[in-house]
Amino acid sequence: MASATARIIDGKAIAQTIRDELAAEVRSLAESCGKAPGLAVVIVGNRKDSQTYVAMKRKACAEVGIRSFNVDLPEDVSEAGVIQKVQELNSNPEVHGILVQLPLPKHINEENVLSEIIIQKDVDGFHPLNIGKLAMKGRDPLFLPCTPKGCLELLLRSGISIKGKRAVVVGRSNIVGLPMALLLLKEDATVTVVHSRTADPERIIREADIVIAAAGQAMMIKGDWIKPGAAVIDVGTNAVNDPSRKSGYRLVGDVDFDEAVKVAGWLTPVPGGVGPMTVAMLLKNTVEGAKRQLTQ
Ligand code: NAP
Ligand code: LUD
Repeated sequence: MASATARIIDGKAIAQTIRDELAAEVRSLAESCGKAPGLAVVIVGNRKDSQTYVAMKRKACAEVGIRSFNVDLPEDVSEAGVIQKVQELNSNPEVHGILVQLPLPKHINEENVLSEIIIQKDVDGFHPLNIGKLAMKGRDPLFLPCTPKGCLELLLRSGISIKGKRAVVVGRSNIVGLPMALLLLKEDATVTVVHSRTADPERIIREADIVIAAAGQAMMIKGDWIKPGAAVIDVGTNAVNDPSRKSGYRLVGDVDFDEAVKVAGWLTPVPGGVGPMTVAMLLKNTVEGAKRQLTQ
C-alpha cells in the first residue's frame, strides 16, 4: 500500500462550480420575477473565527447576486434583543433566509433564539422540525444543514457511491455529526456514529468505506485507522500553533492528512475541502428558499 495515493477532493473548486451554477439561477430568477434572493446573516459579539466565517458568507452572497442583510449585534445584547431582530427578519418579505452564526455568547440560550426562525427561512436547517423530518422515512425537510449537505455533495460529485456502504461519522453535534448520520442513512448507507464515549473508535473507523470526521480533534485519525481505499471527508477545522506562519497558527483537520493520503482512496484537504462547501450550500439553500417563497 505504501505507494498508493488518495485522490484529493478539491472542495474549493467544487464550491466554485456550484456558485457559478447558482449565479445563473439567480439571474434567471431576476428575469422571471424581478426579485433577488435575500439572506440575513446575524452575528453577535466579536469572536474572530465567527467574524471570518460571516465575512466569507456575506462576500459569497454578493458574488452570486444574493442580497445580504447584515445584522451585527454587540456581545452584551440581551436574548430578547436577538429574538426581536429575528422576528423583524421573519416578517421582512425581502429576506428569504436567516442565519444566526453560532456559537452565541453564554448568556444567550441558543435553542430559544433558533426556534424563533420560521422554518421557511431556516437556511441553516437547524429547526427541530427540519431535523425531525430528516430523521423520518418518507419525509422531506425544507432545508438540509449546510455542512452535512456539503459533505454529501462532495461524495456525489466525486462519483463515490453510498448505497449499501459502511459509513462512520465521528461526532454527534446538532450542526454536523447527527444530521450527517441521518443524511447518510437516507442515502442507504449503513451508518455508525462514533463519539467521545465510544470504546475502540479505531476499530470501528477501520471498517468504514466512508469516514466523515467531525470531532474537532486535531489529526486524531491516523493512517492506520483507515481502511485502504476508503473515502475520507474531513470536517475538522482546528487551529494549531505554527510559529513559522505570520499568523502564528495554521488550520488542520481531524485526520492526519500526510498519513491518510497514503491509505485512503479519496481525501478532502483542510483548508480547501468541506469549509468552502458549507458556504456554497448556504447560498444554495437561500436560492431554493427564495424560489419557494417567490413562486407561491
Ligand atoms: P462539537 O459540537 O464540539 O462536537 C464534537 C463532537 O465530536 C461531539 O459529538 C463529541 O462527542 C465528538 N468528539 C469529541 N472528541 C472526540 C473523540 N476524541 N473521539 C470521538 N468523538 C469525539 O463540534 P462541531 O460543531 O460538530 O464541529 C466539529 C469540527 O468540525 C470542529 O473542528 C469544527 O471547527 C469543524 N466544523 C467545520 C465546518 C466546516 O464547514 N468546515 C462546519 C462546522 C464545524 P460527545 O457528543 O460525546 O461530546
Ligand atoms: N453557525 C456555522 N458556526 C460555525 N473554512 C460554519 C465554517 C466555513 N449558524 C451557523 O459556517 O454553518 C454554520 N451555521 N459554521 N463554519 C463552522 C460553523 C456556524 C467553517 C469553516 C469554513 C464555515 C471555511 O470556509 C475554510 C476552509 O476550510 O477552507 C478556511 C477558512 C479560513 O479560516 O482560512
